[in-house]
Amino acid sequence: MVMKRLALAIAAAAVGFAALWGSPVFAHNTLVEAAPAKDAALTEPPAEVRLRFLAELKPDTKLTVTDAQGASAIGEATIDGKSISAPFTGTAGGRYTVAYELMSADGHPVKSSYSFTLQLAQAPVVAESSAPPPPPSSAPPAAAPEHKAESTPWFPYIGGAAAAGLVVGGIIAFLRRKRGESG
Ligand SMILES: [Cu+2]
Repeated sequence: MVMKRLALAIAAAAVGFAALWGSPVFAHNTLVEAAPAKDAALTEPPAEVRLRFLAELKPDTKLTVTDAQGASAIGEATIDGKSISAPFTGTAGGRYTVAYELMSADGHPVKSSYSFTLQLAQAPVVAESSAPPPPPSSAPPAAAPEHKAESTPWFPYIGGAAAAGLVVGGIIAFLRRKRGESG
């Protein structure tokens, strides 16, 4: 049947196209791995933003990371084979957009973007200096607890002092007696 033969021809062409399309020589480059990942919600700033692609990157590959206000949040990007990375410089919480633009070996431009969010658990360090200073250490100490008369009976101290006096007196008397015996 003609239709069946046509279908086979289309299938063969599709396989051939896929083989050609997938070959390294005519590769259409695409993002393979991204860190931070798409839609990631981070609790602390990443050290860097790193994208890995299917094929080698050309020197004119562009990478931008911008904060919610559109300001750049990365340092200088470095291309290393199939990867491009840049130190992350953002400090504020919020949404960051990672955008890349490159030229595939097959001549097709690749341009895309994704975003991730930074959800800081604590205020950034710069905000801490504006916080009120801690109370000075020279502040008057908390009022000492009141002494309760019934909890400190006077007689043990008097008795102790009297006992100590008797002991001391006894020793002195003993020493005098001994000296008198020897003298
Ligand atoms: Cu392509």
